[in-house]
Amino acid sequence: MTDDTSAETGTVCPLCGVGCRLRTGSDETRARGVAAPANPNGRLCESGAGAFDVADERLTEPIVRRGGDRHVVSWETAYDRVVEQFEAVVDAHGPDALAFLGAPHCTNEENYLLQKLARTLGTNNVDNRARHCHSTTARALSERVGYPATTNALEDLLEADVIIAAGANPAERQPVAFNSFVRPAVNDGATLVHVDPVGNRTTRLADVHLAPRPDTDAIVFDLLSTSVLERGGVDDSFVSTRTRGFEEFAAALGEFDQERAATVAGVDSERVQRVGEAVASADRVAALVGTGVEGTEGRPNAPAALLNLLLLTGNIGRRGTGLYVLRGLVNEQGATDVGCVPDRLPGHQSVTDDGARARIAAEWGVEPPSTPGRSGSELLSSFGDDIRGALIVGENPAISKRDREWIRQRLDALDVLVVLDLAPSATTRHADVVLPVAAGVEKAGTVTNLERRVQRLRPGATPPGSSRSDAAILAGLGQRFFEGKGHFEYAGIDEVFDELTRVAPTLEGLSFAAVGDEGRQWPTDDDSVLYRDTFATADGLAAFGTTQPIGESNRQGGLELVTGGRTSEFYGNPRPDHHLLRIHPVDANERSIESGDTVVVSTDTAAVETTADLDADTRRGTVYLHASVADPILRDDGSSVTVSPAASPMTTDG
Ligand SMILES: Nc1nc2c(c(=O)[nH]1)N[C@H]1C(S)=C(S)[C@@H](COP(=O)(O)OP(=O)(O)OC[C@H]3O[C@@H](n4cnc5c(=O)[nH]c(N)nc54)[C@H](O)[C@@H]3O)O[C@H]1N2
Ligand SMILES: Nc1nc2c(c(=O)[nH]1)N[C@H]1C(S)=C(S)[C@@H](COP(=O)(O)OP(=O)(O)OC[C@H]3O[C@@H](n4cnc5c(=O)[nH]c(N)nc54)[C@H](O)[C@@H]3O)O[C@H]1N2
Ligand code: SF4
Ligand SMILES: [Mo]
Repeated sequence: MTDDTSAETGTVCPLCGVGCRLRTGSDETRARGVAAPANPNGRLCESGAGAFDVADERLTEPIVRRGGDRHVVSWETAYDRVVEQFEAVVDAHGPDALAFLGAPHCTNEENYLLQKLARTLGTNNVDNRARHCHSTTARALSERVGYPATTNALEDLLEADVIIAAGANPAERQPVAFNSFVRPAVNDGATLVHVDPVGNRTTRLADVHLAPRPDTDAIVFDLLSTSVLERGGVDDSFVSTRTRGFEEFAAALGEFDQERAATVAGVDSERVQRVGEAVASADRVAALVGTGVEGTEGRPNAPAALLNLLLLTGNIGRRGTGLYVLRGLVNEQGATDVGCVPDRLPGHQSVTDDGARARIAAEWGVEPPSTPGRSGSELLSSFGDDIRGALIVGENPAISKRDREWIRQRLDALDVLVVLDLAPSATTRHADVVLPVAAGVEKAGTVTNLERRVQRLRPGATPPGSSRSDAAILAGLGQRFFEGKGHFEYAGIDEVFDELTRVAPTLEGLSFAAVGDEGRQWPTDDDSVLYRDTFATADGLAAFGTTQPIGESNRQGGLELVTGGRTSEFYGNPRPDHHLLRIHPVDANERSIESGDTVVVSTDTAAVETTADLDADTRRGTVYLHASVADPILRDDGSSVTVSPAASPMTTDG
């Protein structure tokens, strides 16, 4: 496929969902920022500046395993092997014995081609890793307002009067967006509320830090809704014309046991009231959510409760308001938008929608199957059982999910595993076919940032050896699977994107050429605000949910472990100070721990050693560890742990 290059307009930083624009600097490995909507000052963060420094070790040639040995082969041989083995799986077990896992690191076109390949082969077993990080928030948004996407443009934050950041650390994790939009808004008088059991760099700019017990954010947001209701802060006209379910919600709030809620969440009532007052009296309130408020199924749902608060106060559908999903990886939004999802076709259309399938069939020449496929985690669990073959593009389940040994066994239980990656990883080691790909800075296409902005990638470096873009590989495989049928014949990446815009209603009217240098937000009506007049629901109204169960204050004695800093391997290693155990001075004192002491953090079954950092912004009863340190001992977020000085054989709590 042809690529376009442009040294002037540059490409998009492939490292995070902010989507800063950058180009090669004078020194080949250092990137220089180019002013664009997400980085209006043309600045980059530290990671972005190193974007051209891709990986120490790269895959350069296709590799195929025969018996126990691995051989470098030609692309033709590698493709033939994939087609042969996948066809054998389909012949023996049917297409639903295949799994396709994409690709928040990959472009819209690549994810589109991946799901097209799955669906033309006859299965909806296609998912993308990006859906895990923010799944609770995405679900609340799709079910209640329409799309699993940020509602507004980043720039709109400049107009907000109150910004609530929950379970997130944008000052460090989306630094350019934070410094370009949140910081100036706060300097201009906006109130920043940080909701997090642990203080972090974002807290430093905050006017109010609410530090609830882990997993109790939903109760805190319900408390805020109650406070707003009591203060007469409900936006009656918005509620009556734009929403449904208010009466039930208000009735539930009336019965909400505020005192018990405050006790269980362990929040300072005075601070909650202060925030309630700010939200009730503000004209514009925006909320930013990160991975910290993502719950487990069956637990209180924080994003759902936050959405109630925004609806109650009419804070959706205008500039300066809305809910921002602080997506992590470069194309988390896009991978889902283009249909790398087991129950959604491109453009968030249901696979059960006959009309949508027919429109796609008209374009593809093949109708997608109508039965929803299985989610990524369900697919992984079925590897070696009824899932016999898998194509994994740009994710690394072997390292980045818990219980590594279990995952290794699953990967090895497959009849055939094909992995597309740019570097050797714990997953490529288990593959029958490894296909080497071009990195983000080496390829063309489009990616969609966390504010729904579709932007162009332009290659700023050459991929090593014979590696090629994921798009070229997926199209190449498609051509072989459907020889002579034309389903995967494209002259260039622009043709893939243009086809996508014809099948995805959210991208209707856009074209590769029209994306231009500034990028374009979807939908393409030139309004950066979603739901200004109507919600993308069946009746056009937004739905209130109910209050969340308060639950019990679930522990006595032990310390609750909170983690953060989850990362893609791709980012490089966290700074050493991130490995410290953050603990409140009083909790530390009770255990005779001083700052800098070596401590042991243990659960019933495992323990790690680390260094204590006394920190008054960490709530009492909670300790914080970077995920890379905590993961080996962590069973569940909010796990109860014991902390003791390393020298001491005795534990003091738990
Ligand atoms: N235990 C544990 N689990 C975690 C996390 C954690 O820290 N600890 N973090 C969580 C989070 S927030 C996330 S986002 C996920 C990340 O999980 P993954 O997305 O699975 O992991 P990554 O390391 O980001 O990237 C996977 C692979 O993509 C490759 N890659 C990069 N660019 C491209 C490309 O253009 N094409 C292709 N084909 N491959 C490419 C990289 O080389 C890497 O091997 O894991 C989640 N799970
Ligand atoms: N520099 C850099 N930037 C990155 C990445 C990177 O690797 N490096 N990775 C990117 C990726 S893949 C992602 S997903 C994003 C993640 O971005 P964030 O979600 O902002 O990442 P964290 O720093 O882990 O912040 C999570 C916060 O949630 C808090 N938390 C934990 N439990 C709870 C709880 O029950 N309630 C509340 N309210 N808070 C809780 C933790 O204390 C922590 O402060 O960052 C992206 N940005
Ligand atoms: S904020 Fe994100 S997109 Fe911007 S330069 Fe940093 S890593 Fe890249
Ligand atoms: Mo992530």
